[in-house]
Amino acid sequence: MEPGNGGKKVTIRSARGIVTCPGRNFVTLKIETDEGVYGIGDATLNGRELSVASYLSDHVIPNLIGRDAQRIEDIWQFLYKGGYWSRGVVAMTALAAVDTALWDIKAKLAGMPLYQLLGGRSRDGVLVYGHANGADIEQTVDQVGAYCDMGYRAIRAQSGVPGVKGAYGVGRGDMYYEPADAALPTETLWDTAAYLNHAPKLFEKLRDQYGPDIELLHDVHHRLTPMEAARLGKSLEPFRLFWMEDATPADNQEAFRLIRQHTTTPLAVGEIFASIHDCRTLIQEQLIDYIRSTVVHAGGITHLRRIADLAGLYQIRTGCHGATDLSPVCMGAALHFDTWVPNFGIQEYMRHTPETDEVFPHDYHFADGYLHAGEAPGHGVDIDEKLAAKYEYEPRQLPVARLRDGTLWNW
Ligand code: CS2
Ligand code: MG
Repeated sequence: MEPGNGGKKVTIRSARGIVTCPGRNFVTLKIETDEGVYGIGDATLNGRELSVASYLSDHVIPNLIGRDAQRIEDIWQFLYKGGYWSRGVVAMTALAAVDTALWDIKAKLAGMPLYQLLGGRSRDGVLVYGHANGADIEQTVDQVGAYCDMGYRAIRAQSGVPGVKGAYGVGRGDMYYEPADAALPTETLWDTAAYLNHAPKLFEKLRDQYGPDIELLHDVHHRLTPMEAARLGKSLEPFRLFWMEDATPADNQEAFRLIRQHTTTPLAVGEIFASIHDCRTLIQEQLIDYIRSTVVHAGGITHLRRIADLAGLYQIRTGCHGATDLSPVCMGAALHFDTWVPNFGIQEYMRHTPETDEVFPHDYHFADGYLHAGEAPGHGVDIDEKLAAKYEYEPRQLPVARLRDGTLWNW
């Protein structure tokens, strides 16, 4: 078909969710049109994969058939406003998958890589950060060195805390850290005092060893109270972090006022947000520096663009979530978004396993600390359905955390 079709209707003929587990579970929505052009979108929600797959097949897909695939905005509004019960993360993940697949189709119809359709290139490459972790400071310091050797310019560092079994972010000794490790949640321990004592030592060591130039990031993973977060931010100031992530749960956005008053360490929040309303106060009061929401959990390209535009008014930059539980389809779409978005900050990049990369052929690539979106029409990621069918769904949940006295805490 010739690029562009003069606005002629492109009818959605069929759509289906594809569940596969090449090392971890992924849900992918494939939308096919009567023009023979198809698009795919990531619909993966860690530990809730089948809930999204079911929501897609029960509610979303029957509502797509026969609609014009070109009307991305109208379909988005139909599923969001028209869905009525539509604001939860399961529904928003499903909506994101539809939106991503439709942008993929539109870009293929236009014969353009997606970033061109969004407004064109704003940068040459997408700065990414990798994940270094270890059971103790020494191992993490070595891992940071390994990431420097691979060409990374920005590295997230996490380390085990003495006496705390299963501290957040400590992998199983390879590059493919995956916390969803069992059919029922693994119970881990959390000890705030031990952590607050330990974390600054890690970054002191890292700056001693690697100097001032490498960008260092850290994820607190919702474990602290606002005042504890303020204290940590302050104690990390001498080590100039790129950001301190999810220092306290953001259910109460106003809590960040207190952290902000006490520290100049930049703050990042938002990987679990599903909507612009989850971060409105954080953005409008300039309580954060980076917004972490990404394509798959925040309503697709259409909605993420609105969040980024609002953030841009307040000099807040993007830092899209990019853990391994987001499929290469999300990564591909996010890279096109990152290539365009004017207020880009950084993109998280946890490498997928070779099995996952094989199921999802893609044209993005890593070089010198940057990821580069490909130039193929669409978002550049496909799914090998035959291969996908070989990997059956495996139930997996994320861990939970408890304090020493048994109190359930934020994981
Ligand atoms: C983490 C995630 O990458 C991050 O910043 O917070 O790995 C998170 O733990 C997972 O996405 C949970 O599904
Ligand atoms: Mg995080």
